[in-house]
Amino acid sequence: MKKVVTIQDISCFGKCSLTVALPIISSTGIETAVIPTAVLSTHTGGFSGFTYRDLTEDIPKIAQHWKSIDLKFDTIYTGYLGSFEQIDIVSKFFDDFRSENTKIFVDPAMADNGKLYTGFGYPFVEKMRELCSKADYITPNVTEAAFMLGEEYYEICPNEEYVKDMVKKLCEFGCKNVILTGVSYKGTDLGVMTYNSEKDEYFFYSRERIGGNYHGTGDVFASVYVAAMTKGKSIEKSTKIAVDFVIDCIEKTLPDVKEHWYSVKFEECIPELIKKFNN
Ligand code: PXL
Repeated sequence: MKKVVTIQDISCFGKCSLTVALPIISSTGIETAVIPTAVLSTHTGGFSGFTYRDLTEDIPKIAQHWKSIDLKFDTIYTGYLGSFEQIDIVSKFFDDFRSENTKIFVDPAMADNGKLYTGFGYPFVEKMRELCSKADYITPNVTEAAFMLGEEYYEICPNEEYVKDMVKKLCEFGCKNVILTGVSYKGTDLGVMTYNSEKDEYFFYSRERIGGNYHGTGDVFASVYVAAMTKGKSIEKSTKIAVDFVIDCIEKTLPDVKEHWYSVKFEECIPELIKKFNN
């Protein structure tokens, strides 16, 4: 059985980060360990008055205990991190738990739709870029990529050349594979451009865009991707499975989107996901 550890916050209500990663990755038959970095009453994307308990000081203690019992992981997956200090601690966690076959997956969750999430500033972007440099895979959206490259954000990307240049430049910071999400050339399409720096290979997959913004879909995408990649699926296959799953989740949510504005109904799509994994 493959083993993943995912390090990100737990937003008690709102379906993102750990409450998405844990069910999705586990459902594919992968053992999933977690390190919660903070406990929030809800996520920060649209709720007001949420609580936030920082768990930074617990992370090194958990890591130390795990070292003493010699835990090893096939994949280390990090998502939303709340502070500079957490990035440093996670970076050390990579050094301590990385073995020859461990894959490091960093989702630099910090921005969307041209804007940084509540509570983040430019220095955090630079720090996140450093963490990305240690990864085998990163999954920025176009906003996060533009911030990390210090470039202007385009909701509609000027052309393919521009997007290919973006993923290549992100790899130049040191990560091996870039999976860039939220790529649109016409406004009616939405896709993912990937770049494998070792093979100098690009891959693009897109679907018709469904109007609106759906919170938590970045975490849903990254979780499915982590599961697929951990199971040894190719970049092409992992990308297709993850994009198609996000679309399925949005379609399930659409009839009830007013009530269910805070995330997508991924639960009802899991049986289909399991079938795809087994094909
Ligand atoms: O989906 C990313 C995410 C994770 N965790 C928290 C968030 C967000 C996005 O807003 O607020 C707490």
